[in-house]
Amino acid sequence: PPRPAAGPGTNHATDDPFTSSRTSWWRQDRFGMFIHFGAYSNLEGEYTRPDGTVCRNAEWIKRECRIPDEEYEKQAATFNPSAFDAKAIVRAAKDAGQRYIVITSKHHDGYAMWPTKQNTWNLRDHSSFDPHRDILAELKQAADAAGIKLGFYYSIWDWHDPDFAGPATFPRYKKRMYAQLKELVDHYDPALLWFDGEWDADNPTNRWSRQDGADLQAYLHGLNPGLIVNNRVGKREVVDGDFGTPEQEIPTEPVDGQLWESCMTLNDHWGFAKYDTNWKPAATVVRNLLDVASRGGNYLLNVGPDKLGRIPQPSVDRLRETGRWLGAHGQGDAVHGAGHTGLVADPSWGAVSRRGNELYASVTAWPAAGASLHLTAKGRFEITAARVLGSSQQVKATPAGDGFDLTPSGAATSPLASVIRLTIKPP
Ligand code: FHN
Repeated sequence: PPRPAAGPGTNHATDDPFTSSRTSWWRQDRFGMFIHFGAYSNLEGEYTRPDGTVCRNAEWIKRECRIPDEEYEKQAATFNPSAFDAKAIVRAAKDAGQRYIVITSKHHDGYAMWPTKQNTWNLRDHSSFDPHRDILAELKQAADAAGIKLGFYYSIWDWHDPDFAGPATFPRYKKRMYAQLKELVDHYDPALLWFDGEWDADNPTNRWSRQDGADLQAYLHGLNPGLIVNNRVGKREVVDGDFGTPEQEIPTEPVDGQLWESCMTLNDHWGFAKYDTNWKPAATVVRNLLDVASRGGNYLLNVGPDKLGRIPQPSVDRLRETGRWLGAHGQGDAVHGAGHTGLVADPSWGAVSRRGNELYASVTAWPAAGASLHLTAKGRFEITAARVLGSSQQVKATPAGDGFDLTPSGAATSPLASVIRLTIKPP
């Protein structure tokens, strides 16, 4: 289905997300882990049709490979993520510098990853998984113990529920959806709900409206006034929730009028695909993270666990390398709690973010010996100190033309990005 682009912010929340205490942790954390895990994971991105042809897709495999309902239900009955290790997943997120996790509780195929009472199309009632386990409860316990916030992705669009498609039965689907969301809020106390599948789609036709979104947001805030909700609760072209959700892209400018979070995959798929080889290097992850933070956004980076519930090793490796960079020399201060400076233009050599009276010039293209980096100022300020994190080298900051020239005295400190911290005196 066509994905509408993010548009001007229209927020139906009862408060201003930019200043609300409800969103303050989210605005500080900057970096989260997305987890796409569901019955589709059991197929690991590939389906061999009865005629022997092989069809490949990840979380859309049921629809894109035209798997008949009974065939899809039969494979889901063998789903057994016995190796799902919530503590290991939370540790991977924490070690990466990701401070919140959003896991798919129900994707478009309608399969619920918790023991919902609204149907039997779920991990408890329709799988080979241990019926005494509850992976969302395990993840919530591990996240709480590690100080990581937990959110749930929930797809409005539902390919499985028979009531979704009919105009006369859609209200019955909505009632079931409200009941499922109440189960999630009551049983797992999520900090955030990440809706999806709100767009106008066919097969099945999606009758969800912006008013439905506004009504649902009010209902959810009635259940928990502290809940954060994304813009896909209503319609993606406006922000009906607390933040916009550009996908696989980073807005080129700070987006006025709305908070936003860029969500991205680490490879070519959201759900697990055993043939994925196109992995983003850690340098790209760090560069994206710095760009997003410098523009006042959040970065939700995805992992797709395999059919046993394990995060692929290439994902673990990249997350670990990203976390090592953030944890070294206080470089994480360029991201966590940092944001748009409002004082400088986006430089070609990296990204500049701000925390209070410190600017973090994160350099991905270090100048040759003796050369300078130019920082174009858009606002008036003085630079009172400049040093490279993790190094004793000083950086000369000289007023020059429409800004400053920054001249380091030594080499870069990291192949990923080197950070120059500028202490400033704003007007
Ligand atoms: O259709 C989904 C897709 O499978 C995936 O979940 C992404 C993640 O943001 N959202 C939808 C496409 O926009």
